[in-house]
Amino acid sequence: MKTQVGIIGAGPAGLMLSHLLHLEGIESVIFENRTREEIEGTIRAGVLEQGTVDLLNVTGVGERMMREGHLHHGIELQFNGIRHRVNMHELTEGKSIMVYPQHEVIKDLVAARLEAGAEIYFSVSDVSLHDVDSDSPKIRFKHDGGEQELTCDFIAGCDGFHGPSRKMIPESIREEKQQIYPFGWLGILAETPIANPELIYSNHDRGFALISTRTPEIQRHYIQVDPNDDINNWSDDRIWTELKARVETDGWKLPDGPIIQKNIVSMRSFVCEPMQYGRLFIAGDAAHIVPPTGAKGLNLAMSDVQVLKRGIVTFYETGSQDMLSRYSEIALRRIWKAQRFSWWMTTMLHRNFNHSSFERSIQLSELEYVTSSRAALTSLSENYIGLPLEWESPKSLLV
Ligand code: RFL
Ligand code: PHB
Repeated sequence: MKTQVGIIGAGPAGLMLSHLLHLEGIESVIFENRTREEIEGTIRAGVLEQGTVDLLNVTGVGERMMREGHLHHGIELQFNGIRHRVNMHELTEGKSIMVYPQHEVIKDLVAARLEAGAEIYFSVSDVSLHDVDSDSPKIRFKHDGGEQELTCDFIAGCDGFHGPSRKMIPESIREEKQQIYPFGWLGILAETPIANPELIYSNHDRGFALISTRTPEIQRHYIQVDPNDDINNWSDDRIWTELKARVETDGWKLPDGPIIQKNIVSMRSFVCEPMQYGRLFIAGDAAHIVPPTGAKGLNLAMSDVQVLKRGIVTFYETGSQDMLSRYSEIALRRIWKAQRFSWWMTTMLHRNFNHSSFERSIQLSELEYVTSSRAALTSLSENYIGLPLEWESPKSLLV
């Protein structure tokens, strides 16, 4: 088997890369170890930056998102029992975010890829990478019982945090930088009406809480818990009591209802440098993880693959690998800014029970400052809505 680009992983990064390459007339094959039903049913991210919304629209896969997604012009920050609206639309000169679930983006991309005749191998196993430092790297995999091999010009490792690609970058050149937080998020999907027109991020003495949405009938909320806690300790009643204690105000009550899904995830910040070795390029969660407080993970996956696509297109148009050899450098500039923002939001909004009373007062004072300074609100908004891509940036490396 042969193709131009072999892609491991059918998450947002792998599917969007394949879609972008197809629009440039470049062939790819995707290998995914889960079934189509599993990838289309996994509940993860909810918030799309303005740039991600634009990307889905200009590449022809945004139609359902525009119909079914919820456009939000701002968020609300709550602390000391008081809500503060952040009018991001105004502070960023007309930009907004879209609340549209990641698994719906996945459905739209899979449908578009299959309709265009793409080869996506679902339920593969034993995926391994070979000769990545040669001109013809190979991917071996098992499918329907038999072992097969694909030879390609480039491999894109879009296989998430636990996939095999990152480990192919030799340890002697791979540096992994990370921070683990003493926080976990207990996330629920619940059958209730929409609680609030915009997301609420609440810093409460009992811990952080986030009110989000999915559809008019199903809502997504989170509470900060111990990352080692067991979901079986959390009855539906206990979850609602805790959520209400952390977000309700005198005039605002949280509607409750049946909880149809619940789980606990731990939180980390992680970056692998470089994101390239030979003809292997890693993108999305394979290369970096952000804590979900800034809503950046899926959006970063989308910006990585736009940088990678540029390098691959330049190679096929000119034969030059110059752009490709700068993939890491260019992608990491935006990644580190998103890392900083995600770390800052996480630190500012979670209750750190190891903090002294001095540190707690400093944290509340930071929230007080952020919500009262137009400069600070503008900075928060431009980061949340999404920073420009490298070639849109006033201080671009690509001049
Ligand atoms: P994915 O989505 O993990 O996809 C990787 C794919 O690779 C497959 N795979 C393999 N395939 C073949 N062989 C192997 N050996 C393989 N190993 C793995 C996997 O099955 C999978 O299909 O990575 P990608 O594409 O880089 O996308 C990253 C995003 O999924 C992730 O960053 C976001 O979900 C993070 N995130 C959020 N991001 C946002 O932008 N906005 C949000 O609001 C947001 N909220 C969240 C989040 C993540 C969360 N969790 C569960 C960690 C909220 C939560 C709770
Ligand atoms: C979500 O709706 O799942 C969501 C929203 C905002 C975040 C993280 C997750 O910061």
